[in-house]
Amino acid sequence: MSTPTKLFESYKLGPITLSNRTVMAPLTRNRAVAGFVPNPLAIEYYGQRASAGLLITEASQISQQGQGYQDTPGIYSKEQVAGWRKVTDEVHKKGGKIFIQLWHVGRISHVDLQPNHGAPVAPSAIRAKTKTYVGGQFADVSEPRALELNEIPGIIADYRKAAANAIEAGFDGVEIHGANGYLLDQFARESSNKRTDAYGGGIENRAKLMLEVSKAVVEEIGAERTGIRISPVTPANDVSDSNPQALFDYIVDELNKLKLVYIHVIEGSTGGPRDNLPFDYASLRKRFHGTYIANNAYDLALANKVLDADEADLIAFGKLFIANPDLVERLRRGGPFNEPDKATFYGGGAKGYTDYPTLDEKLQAAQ
Ligand code: 8OZ
Repeated sequence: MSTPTKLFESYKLGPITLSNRTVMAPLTRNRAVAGFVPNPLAIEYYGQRASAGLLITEASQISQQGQGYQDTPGIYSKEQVAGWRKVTDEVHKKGGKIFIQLWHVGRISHVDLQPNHGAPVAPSAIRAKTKTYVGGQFADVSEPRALELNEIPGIIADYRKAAANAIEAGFDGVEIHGANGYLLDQFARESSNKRTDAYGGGIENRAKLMLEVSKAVVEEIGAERTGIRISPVTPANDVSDSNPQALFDYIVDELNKLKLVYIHVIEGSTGGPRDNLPFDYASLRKRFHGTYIANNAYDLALANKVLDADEADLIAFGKLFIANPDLVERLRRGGPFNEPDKATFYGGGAKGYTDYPTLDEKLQAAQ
């Protein structure tokens, strides 16, 4: 008999109760259909994974301007809301809970995805040294233009509307994507923000957009339904900062004042090493009085260790959830786990999306 672990205990997240402490991390899958509506297969994909304590959807753009990759879903049109409604209904029918991740990519985009083939927008006109996927191939991201001060309220309004749409679509809440070198992270970090107005310069100015967006979303749908994802030391999408500790200590203090329901912290380099740069995550844990979701390269042993030490409340798993729809059951049984197939992560159909077997299905097939 396996020893009971905290990971499988229920957990109260604001007004909702999660059946366990596992979280399916947001995972970009590039399978949206015409109009950037979620693929009908997404109903089955998320439904298959509803035994997670909390599902967080793939990053979903809040506007056309906020899109940076081919075939990612949006949450700004009526058709997109209707598509997501079918997903949330299925997850709820299966007893799951689901948040949607609200996304604006900023400079990580390509003119072919932008309204009128315009330049992607950014805090400053500095091109990231990275690629995106568009028109069926990898391409350098386009040269961005710096946002005018008078455009910023419109972007905040887009987040607000997307949050309202999320509730209309039946989501239990939203996660603001403040991580991985996208718009809000671009404003926060020194390497991508050289502005000289109220949104550039010191830490308070660089953090301003992330915090104003958080405040607007909280006003729209309530703090108890609003979480945020941050990645203090990730080098993803060519961002860096000389003092991430001071920056994110400040950000988390302010998020705490706004009473967000959770912070979701990518510890280390996104999808890579956990110790790429020194960072004191316990400092964030201490400052934030809501829920702390820990992410990056967790396995059962590390999850148990961190939960037992009260260093986190919930643990997010990414690639393991792609390959194992019944991940919670497999963790309970101590494995084994299906191997994720990288070739089908981004784009395509059912293969590598809805066709990973559960452990029971696999054992039956082997008989
Ligand atoms: C992988 C491919 C494209 C986008 C992130 C939304 O890193 C993403 C993403 C991941 O947060």
